[in-house]
Amino acid sequence: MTFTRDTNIPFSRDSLEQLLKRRFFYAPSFEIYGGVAGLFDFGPPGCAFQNNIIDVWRKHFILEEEMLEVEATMLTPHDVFKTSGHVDRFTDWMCKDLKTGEIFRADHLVEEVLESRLKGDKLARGETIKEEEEDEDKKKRKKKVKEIKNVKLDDEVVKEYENILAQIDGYSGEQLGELITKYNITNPTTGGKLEPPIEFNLMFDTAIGPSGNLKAYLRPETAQGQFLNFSKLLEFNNEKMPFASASIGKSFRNEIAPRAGLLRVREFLMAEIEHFVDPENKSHPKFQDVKDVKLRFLPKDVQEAGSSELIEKTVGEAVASGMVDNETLGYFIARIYAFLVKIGTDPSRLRFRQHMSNEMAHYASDCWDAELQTSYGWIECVGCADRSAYDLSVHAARTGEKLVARQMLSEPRTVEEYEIELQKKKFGPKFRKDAGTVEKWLTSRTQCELEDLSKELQENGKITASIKGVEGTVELDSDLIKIAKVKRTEHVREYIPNVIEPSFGIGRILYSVFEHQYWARKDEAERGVLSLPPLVAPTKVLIVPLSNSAELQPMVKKVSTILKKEKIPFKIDDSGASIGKRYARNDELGTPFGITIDFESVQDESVTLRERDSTKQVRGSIQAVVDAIKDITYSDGNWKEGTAHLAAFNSE
Ligand SMILES: *[C@@H]1O[C@H](CO)[C@@H](O)[C@H](O)[C@H]1NC(C)=O
Ligand SMILES: *[C@@H]1O[C@H](CO)[C@@H](O)[C@H](O)[C@H]1NC(C)=O
Ligand SMILES: *[C@@H]1O[C@H](CO)[C@@H](O)[C@H](O)[C@H]1NC(C)=O
Ligand SMILES: CC(=O)N[C@H]1CO[C@H](CO)[C@@H](O)[C@@H]1O
Repeated sequence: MTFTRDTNIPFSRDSLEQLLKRRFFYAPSFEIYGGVAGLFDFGPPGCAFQNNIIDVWRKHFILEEEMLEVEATMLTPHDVFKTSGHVDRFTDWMCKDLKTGEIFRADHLVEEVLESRLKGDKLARGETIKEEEEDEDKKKRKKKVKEIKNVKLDDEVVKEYENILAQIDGYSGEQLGELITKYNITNPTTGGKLEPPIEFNLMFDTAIGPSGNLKAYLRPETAQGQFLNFSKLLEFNNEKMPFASASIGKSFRNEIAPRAGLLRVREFLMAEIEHFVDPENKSHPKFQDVKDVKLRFLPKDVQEAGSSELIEKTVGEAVASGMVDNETLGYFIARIYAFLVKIGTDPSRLRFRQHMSNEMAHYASDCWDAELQTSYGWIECVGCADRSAYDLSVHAARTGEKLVARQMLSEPRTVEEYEIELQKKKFGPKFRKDAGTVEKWLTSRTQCELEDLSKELQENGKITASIKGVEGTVELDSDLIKIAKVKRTEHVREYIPNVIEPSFGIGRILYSVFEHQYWARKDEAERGVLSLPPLVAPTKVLIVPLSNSAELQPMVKKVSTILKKEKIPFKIDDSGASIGKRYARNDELGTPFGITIDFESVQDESVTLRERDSTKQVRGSIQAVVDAIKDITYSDGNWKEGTAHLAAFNSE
């Protein structure tokens, strides 16, 4: 549905946030205890809205793409995240002010200080700064910054700053430390000197069981549970490739300095897809369906050149030109776009930003984020990465379980691979109780590792290794072990699937929809409206009896009985407030339809139907009105066609 919005009152984040709190979409957790940053409770409309978005997500992805949904546990043993790399690398960089003990997230600090210096420079050059360019949250904090007032910078420095800002997501801790020194960045409030950035792991740790010996973490994403279930899922899918699993659930990240409401939180709902695909064939059978979808891209070379200019292209062109790595990735990008638009994000404030080479995990071959523009800037809401064979490979290597798919070859083929030959007779006596562990370690080496070991064996006549669970260093000489390239004929091709992972932060999406759909009506006072699409609106209908006269009650009952039978969420407002007030309240809740019951309704069982955004009204029998609501809400109908069979109605 498209709506005409009859005012152009500028967006105010303050008013929106007050509305969301007043109507209990969500609120800070533990408020009467003083609150904890980064944790939120959802109230009734927030729950309903989120559930509806998840419902659309399930239908749009799991049902439409025939995905396999799994629900894994949130508590995950240490070893799993050690293998996945999270224990060592799931970190942000933080800086501490030695004097005050204040802690900053290093990349955010550099970004803020450089941005405000650029702003000071603009002011000094007599340029004006558009208000909506400024993030309110930052503005508040920058007020305290002494250093940055109308100081003109050299043209060269301006260029340097702009260049850094365009690449701010890609710096390592060391590089951030260098920037902090080079540009003399200090605690913005006190000017105090900062310690060099140190790594902070974002996972919450805990222990399972009373002994405290089984170290564990709350999962920071839902992906690992899906990888670990890969073999079972492949079997469940009758060994057919490609296929996707999906998971919806809570994840946890101990953010350094959470702020910006729902955009940066410590506990959040995620919806994640792991699409398993043949590394040699990433074509997608439904790519034709989406190839003409036009999207706005921000590719890495543009960012690396210090620019943020968007490039408009169809998905087909993006894949054909090699900008997007392959069809499957392109297919998901287009499907993510369709989902985001369906639930109410504004397509003109949506872009796909490619990760720069220094920002992407070393194993990933391409990664695009769907970013939504809000008053906090462009926010990453969905990540879509081609993670290659990394995840399945590391878990397979660590556990010794094969995580592979098989393809019958139409013609057999010859392959050459490193193989190990052990002298079992000498091997057992030499290692005794450790023999099993050493053998398992050897058989779980990758081809690359075997190549290295074979070189070592050739050069030194032996291999030395330290193996977990075996005391001391293990030595294997050429009497015990041989490693050589062996030719075999294969009838079945065995491969480790690659993973394409679209990953959705539901809270961020939800908040962006609020910003994109919030506006104010200019009546006597400004009145906020949330134009949530009917499909995802928390309640669909408000029943409004004209007065609280007992005479109208039977009709209220009748309408609500029909709505219940049709499973259409509704609310009754028979408070004494004026009709206008009652509708205003519901504009704030994003309720798309109102049914007014008046004294004529008692006579002829007709009711009035009101549309939230246009405030247009039509009149008809209860059933005809309910049919129109159903059609518009659940069957992609629009107001004009959905109410064509109803009479126009003018209350004045
Ligand atoms: C760095 O900043 C401090 C305090 O903000 C100031 O005293 C000092 O002169 C600055 N140094 C340079 C090289 O700009
Ligand atoms: C995933 O599925 C397998 C069944 O093959 C099960 O044994 C395993 O424990 C499951 N979950 C996780 C998190 O590994
Ligand atoms: C590649 O995979 C698709 C299924 O995703 C299949 O339809 C197609 O035949 C495969 N192509 C080749 C060359 O194997
Ligand atoms: C592995 C794979 O299928 N890669 C393909 C990704 O898409 C490009 C463009 O269509 C192809 O050239 C690649 O072969």
